Amino acid sequence: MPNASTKPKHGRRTRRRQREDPARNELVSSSLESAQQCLFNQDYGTAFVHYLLALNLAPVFKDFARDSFRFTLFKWAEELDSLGRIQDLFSCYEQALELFPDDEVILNSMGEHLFRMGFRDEAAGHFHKALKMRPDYPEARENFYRVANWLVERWHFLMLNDRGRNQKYQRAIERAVQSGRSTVLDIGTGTGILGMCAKRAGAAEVYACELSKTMYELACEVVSANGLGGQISILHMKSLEMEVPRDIPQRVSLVVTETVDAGLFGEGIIESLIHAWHNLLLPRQTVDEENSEPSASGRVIPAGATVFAMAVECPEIRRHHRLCVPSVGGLSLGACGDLRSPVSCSSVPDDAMEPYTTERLSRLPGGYTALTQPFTALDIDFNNVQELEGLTSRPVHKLWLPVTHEGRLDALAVWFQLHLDQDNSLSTGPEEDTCWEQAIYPVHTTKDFALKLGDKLLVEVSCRDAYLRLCSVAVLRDGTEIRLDKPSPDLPDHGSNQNPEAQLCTALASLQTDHNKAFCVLESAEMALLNNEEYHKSFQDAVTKLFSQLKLANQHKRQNSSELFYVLDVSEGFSLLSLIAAGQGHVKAYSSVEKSKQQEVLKRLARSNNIPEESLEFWLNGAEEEQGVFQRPSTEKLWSAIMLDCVETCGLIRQKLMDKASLARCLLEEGGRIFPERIVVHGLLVESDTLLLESAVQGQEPTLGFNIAPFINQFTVPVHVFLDFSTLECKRLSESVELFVLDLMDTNANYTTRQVKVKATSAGRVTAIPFWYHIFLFEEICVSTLSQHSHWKQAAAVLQEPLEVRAGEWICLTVNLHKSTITISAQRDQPQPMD
Ligand code: 44T
Repeated sequence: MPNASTKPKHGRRTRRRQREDPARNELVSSSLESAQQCLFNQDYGTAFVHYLLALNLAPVFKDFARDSFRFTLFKWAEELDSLGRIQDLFSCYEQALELFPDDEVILNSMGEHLFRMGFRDEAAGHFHKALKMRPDYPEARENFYRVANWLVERWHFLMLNDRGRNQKYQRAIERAVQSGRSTVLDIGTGTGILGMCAKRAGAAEVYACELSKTMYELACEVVSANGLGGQISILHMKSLEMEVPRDIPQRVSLVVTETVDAGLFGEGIIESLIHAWHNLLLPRQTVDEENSEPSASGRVIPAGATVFAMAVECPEIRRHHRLCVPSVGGLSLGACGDLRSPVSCSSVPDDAMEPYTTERLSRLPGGYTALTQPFTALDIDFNNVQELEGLTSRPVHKLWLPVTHEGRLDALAVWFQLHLDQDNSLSTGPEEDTCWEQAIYPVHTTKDFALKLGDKLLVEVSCRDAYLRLCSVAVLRDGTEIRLDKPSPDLPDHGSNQNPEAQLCTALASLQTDHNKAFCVLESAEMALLNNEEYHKSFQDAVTKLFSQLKLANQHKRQNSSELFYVLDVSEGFSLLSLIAAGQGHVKAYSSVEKSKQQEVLKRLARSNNIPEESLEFWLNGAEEEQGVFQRPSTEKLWSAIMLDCVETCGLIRQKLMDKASLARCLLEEGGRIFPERIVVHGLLVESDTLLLESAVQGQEPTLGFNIAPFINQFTVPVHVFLDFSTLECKRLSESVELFVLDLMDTNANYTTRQVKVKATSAGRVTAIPFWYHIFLFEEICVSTLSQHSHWKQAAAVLQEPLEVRAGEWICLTVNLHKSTITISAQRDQPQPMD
């Protein structure tokens, strides 16, 4: 947000500085004056143009006019934003940054616009630069911490900390280089580590490419810090854009790469290698040339991969990808129609859907059960370009898999073995002690399907768009084939206890001929929220209680008790809360759900739950203006309840929550409430190596002998997000304690820093403080973000320096809340008097 303290300055000093060319000076001074006049008249667009002109002509005034210029820019940008003139908005920022290239406030503000427009990498780059300009600038720091994960993904730390993986790559590279492959290209170099290995192994020429700007810059820093600056040539480009001799002088004899994701092909390795074989690598050695010089032929590390899969039952995956409950908060969900998470795989590629998601199976709360043995889904040789090219036209591979364990079919889990060379391989399997996640292909059929012993599951493996696609298609049971890929009427349905109207709605929904159009997509966190009975029940209880209090108060005041209650739900994304409120009767509920498909679902649910159509309205479709969000259309009555969405799925408090709460509070009728009224932050001390490994490159020892840690560790953030605390491998060193209380009904009552004393219950090294929230909706009605069915994950403050503690020792935590960002530091407390 524009810094509110940057008020325009009105000054006459401009006149005194006039020098030299009088006409020019006259123009500068009249432009500055016009700018100020326009600013006064709130004509920000014109003021901006005047400032640009004046300051370009007379840079000497830049410092003097900086604050007013920023203010003008931010105001004008707000206006352009609300008009949807995004192109113009960014060109104003670009012009502003030409004038003030190092202005951290402008950089940070441009980052915020970029972020809102979905340009996350670019946004992150701006926050990072702003922070470099002024390391103590809290706005930029807060923004940077929230996006650092996009700039340098956390797995970089894991991979660099994974010694086994590093050494295997190192051995394979050394072997190839020492056997004569001395010109090397590292595709997707990241920090430059594999390229540096090749150079140290004796390669004559090493090239590296990296498409991410931040990683490219990091690689350059790392390589020169290791004294290899002149010896490895690093290119900021995608390998697919590289050409010989423009980018590298000649074809290389070795390509090394680890551009693989949990689903193997998601980083585009197939396309990159086909391109490399055609354009960047020497041709492959043929069998009859086996004895010829290796330097004359090309090769790839890794040499190939084998992909494995198995069917699993997993409640955690299920509740994130399918509707699992018949009703929540007093609403029957039978008429929802077909709801899906955006992760859906069919053999026909659909751009709107991701074929798989990723999870570390071993860390899923509630665990998983394998329903089949692991099976080989695919084998691929990266040194065979024909095979790579043939992959997308390979016929669909059908596999019939015996069911080895009874259970609900929730997903196919996929992992692979990466064959670096004949002797070195890496496995990403769920049982391995690796940092890798597995690819998860959730099963979407809305009805639950239980596999039985003796069944055979038909899985189809294909690779049409260079993504590996796995679909559970059918089950063979007692000689009959049951299809899983089409909704079939003979499977038991959650909706069987629907009222007749709901049944009619369901039937209508499934009558849609174009199946693609019939379903409504919910993000997996939205799906998990929808499945959360406890959360909705708490809201239902809270509104019931509030309404009865308000009714009582109205009776006392002898006011018309049949008057409507106005309720506003400003939850982000899909939410049933407005409908739950409307279900109480005598309510006009406003929902902020924006997507039309999702609005249709809400309308259908209203109808099937006998909620009058006029009780539910949709609020300010597409409105961006924060202020506008809360303003009621009619002014004579205020809101009885406003529902705020306080915590992001990742486990952090939403940005600007307190501003929203203050605003919302002003719009409540007497006795009206904000839900929640209070948030209590809880946390505890733990020793967890896992959290350290995911936060920074650990230890003093150089990585494979290279100095990498200090560079990549600049991207360490003090708070780890998306944590599943229930399955985190850690030792608990204290009971949980209350860290902070946020009072949303009285935002002035909140402290910014608080000291909390915690007693260590066992000895150990405190490395992190996981934290979560108790969200008090109304009086004692509370939902916890740690609860088993929550759609929220947890966050943890990771300490820069672990703290050794003894059992019984007191630790003093300093908990700080700046805007919405919590930071925690820990110190040993002063010695306590004996107690
Ligand atoms: N991580 C898996 C993915 N690139 C591994 O920009 C494993 C995920 C993972 N550069 C938990 C654990 C793990 N040309 O910096 C990236 C990327 C770059 C390219 C130039 C290209 N054609 C490409 C393609 C990608 O390569 C780097 C590595 S890609 C993925 C690595 C520990 N969650």
